[in-house]
Amino acid sequence: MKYDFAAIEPKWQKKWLEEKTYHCENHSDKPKFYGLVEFPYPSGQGLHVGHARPYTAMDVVARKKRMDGYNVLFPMGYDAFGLPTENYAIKNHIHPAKVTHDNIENFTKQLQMLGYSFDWDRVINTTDPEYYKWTQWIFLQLFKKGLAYKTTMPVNWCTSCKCVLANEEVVDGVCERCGAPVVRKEKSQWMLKITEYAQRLIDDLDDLDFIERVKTQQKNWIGRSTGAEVDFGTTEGDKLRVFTTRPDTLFGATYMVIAPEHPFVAKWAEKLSNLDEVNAYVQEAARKSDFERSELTADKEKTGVELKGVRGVNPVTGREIPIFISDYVLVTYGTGAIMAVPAHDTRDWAFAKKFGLPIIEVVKGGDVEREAFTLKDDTGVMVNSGFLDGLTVKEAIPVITKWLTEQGIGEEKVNYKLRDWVFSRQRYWGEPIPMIYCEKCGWVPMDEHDLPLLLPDVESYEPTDTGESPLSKMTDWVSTTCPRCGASAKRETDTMPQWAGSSWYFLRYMDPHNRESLASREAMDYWAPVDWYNGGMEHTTLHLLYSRFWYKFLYDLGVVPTKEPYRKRTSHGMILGEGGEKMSKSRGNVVNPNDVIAEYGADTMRLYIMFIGDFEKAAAWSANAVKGCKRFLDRVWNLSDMAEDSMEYSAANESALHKAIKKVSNDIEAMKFNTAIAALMALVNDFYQNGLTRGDLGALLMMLSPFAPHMVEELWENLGYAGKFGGMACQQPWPAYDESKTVAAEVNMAVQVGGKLRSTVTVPMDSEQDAVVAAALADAKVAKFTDGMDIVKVILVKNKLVNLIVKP
Ligand code: ANZ
Ligand code: ZN
Repeated sequence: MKYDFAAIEPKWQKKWLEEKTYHCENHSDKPKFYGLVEFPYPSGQGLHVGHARPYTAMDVVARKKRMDGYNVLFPMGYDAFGLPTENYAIKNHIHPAKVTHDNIENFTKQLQMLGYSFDWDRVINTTDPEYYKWTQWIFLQLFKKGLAYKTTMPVNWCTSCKCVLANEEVVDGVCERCGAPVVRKEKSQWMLKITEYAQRLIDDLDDLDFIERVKTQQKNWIGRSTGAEVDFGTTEGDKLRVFTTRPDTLFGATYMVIAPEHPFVAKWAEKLSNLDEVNAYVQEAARKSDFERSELTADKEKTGVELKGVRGVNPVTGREIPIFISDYVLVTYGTGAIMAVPAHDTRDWAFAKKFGLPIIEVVKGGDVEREAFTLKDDTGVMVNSGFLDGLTVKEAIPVITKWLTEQGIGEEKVNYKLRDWVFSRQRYWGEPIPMIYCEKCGWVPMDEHDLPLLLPDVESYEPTDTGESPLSKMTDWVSTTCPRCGASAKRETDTMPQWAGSSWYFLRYMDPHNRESLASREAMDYWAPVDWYNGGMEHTTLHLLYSRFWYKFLYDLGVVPTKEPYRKRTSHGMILGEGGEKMSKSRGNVVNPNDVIAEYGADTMRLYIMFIGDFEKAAAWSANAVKGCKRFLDRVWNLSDMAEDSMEYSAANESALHKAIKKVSNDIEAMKFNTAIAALMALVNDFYQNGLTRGDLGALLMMLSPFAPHMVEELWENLGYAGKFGGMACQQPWPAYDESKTVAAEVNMAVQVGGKLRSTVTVPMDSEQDAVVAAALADAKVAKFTDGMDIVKVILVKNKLVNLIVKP
């Protein structure tokens, strides 16, 4: 019988769907396992191999966990609001809801064609009003707790999407999505106070089983720094407060720099003799994004303008020092003002050199005329620093901080790089923000009972050049009455960002049809937290951080049962095109999973995408290796005709089987899918060499079942096992291994001395030279010929013979 995957695969897919094989209940005697993958954005391109890698991996894990006896929740859904759909809809004049619906249909088909064991009764869609009702509900809770607020501020504005972007969505100064330049624009925006959770988002990482690079990236993004705020005097009498991580260097502060947007620039305008020059610089800086202005461009030549007419006063030396504006100081960080210590800060050093400002060494240990000496450990000792002289930097920091506090001119201060989350978008295809503006009452939340606030149908959803949402043109929808005082009022017309729906979706899977709450407490008590979440590294400082924030907020409200949403987080590498380049339409190297499935079958596709290489690293597609995987499955298929009737393991394969079971079990847990498959391939080679029993074959099929589920079910059925063991292969227990049988078997080896056979010794199979020689020398018959001799050479034929060449 031929391996006819084209007939086998649809047959089992249909059966799984009809019988709801992978449906799970919210209660069970078994332990629970919740495995999660990032749900796709249903784009018009459909599922690509970049989806198949993480989805197949977690499908393998989920299938293995079921066989291990867990009640497994492995859900799927669609993150369907967002710009690409909207842009596509605009271009093709199709309503985004229709585009979304069609794309989801296509995605679902593709996911089913890959044989994933999702619970299809739990599918969610973030654009479904029954879903986004709860996204809106969470927003209202955030507002009620003071964590959502509207403010006018300079924001990142994508010139092509014509909409605001969060800091996290700006990558290398361009829009993460479309690549267009990002400029700064003053706009009134809804913001979420993620900064309130900054410390907990760092601290609680400690207890989580996240891969290290995820933890590091989140910590760096949150960017905690400790230091002090210090008040400098000014000749205007105003106190100018700075943030510094190096209060120990206060005696070396020879000038100050404030951000071009700092309010004192306007305040002091009349005093400035060079106001025109100052204003020109301010205008130029406003055009640059924070990215252009910050650290990544640190080596760029520093620019700035002195504020002529006002001077600062160093609080420890009493000396007057100049104040500059420069775009290397950001208004959004610290106090928007710094004390510049050119001897010990690289940026200040470059600036001082350019403007001919004094450089005073206050920490000994470098050559500050040549470059800034920046070490913050015990290497340096304070000099030129009055009462700090002789202390190390580490000792000086608490001393000066205490002094500042006592003088009432400063205090210890912790700052975070993390900014509040810009939460509104001037686009149509998103969740309406359930807020109403009343002239008298200000921003008033909608009554929760009136949710969902439906996204109305509009004639035209093109973004406007004025930066107003398309919803603003819907006057009927916009005008409403104030829920508080009943006066006529207006709805918010901005919508939520793409990241809203995905910030809590894993909760909805636990209880997807609940109409009373986002999920029942019972369901959440049972399933939370997610046991294993695999997703892209690119989401580390976006979705992964946002969803931890929302979840913590819900925890504070008493809605969810645990502090953290995900127990374990892993991440996969990218799939590259043949030749190792990124897959892209323009390169013409995009592999479509549908084509691979049509030619070789879904099981080959699944097996290959798991075999392609180290799961955490990028891997290049190889059409040849795909064929290799197909050949392997053909070989497995043909084994069933060769198997002897016995259900016992054959003596010849027993040790290899126990070893393979151990390896495959451990490798799946460790996401080392490629080596697990290699072990199965080696096992199949053994079977071809040694022959096999049905017992041997059964164990192989069990281990292969998570990777190639369709083929295994078919073989299982053909062997008559479905009736015999009750149920499908995927419903059988995972095979157990006996540790003692995983140890290598023993072999008898001939021992020669000088080419003459003297004895035989028994050693573990595959023993290395040293072990064999030791065993040989311990043998009395050998010792007779080697005692008092030097062994000058050893010839080893593994598992067969060792020849010792000796000399007196
Ligand atoms: C004096 C000083 C001396 C500094 C020295 C450093 C070294 P992180 O670690 O990133 O928190 N700074 C403060 N506010 C700033 C702003 N709004 N824009 C740009 N730079 C700002 O860095 C904090 C340090 O960056 C602060 O410590 C300040 O320079 C500067 F030997 O103060 B420091
Ligand atoms: Zn009102």
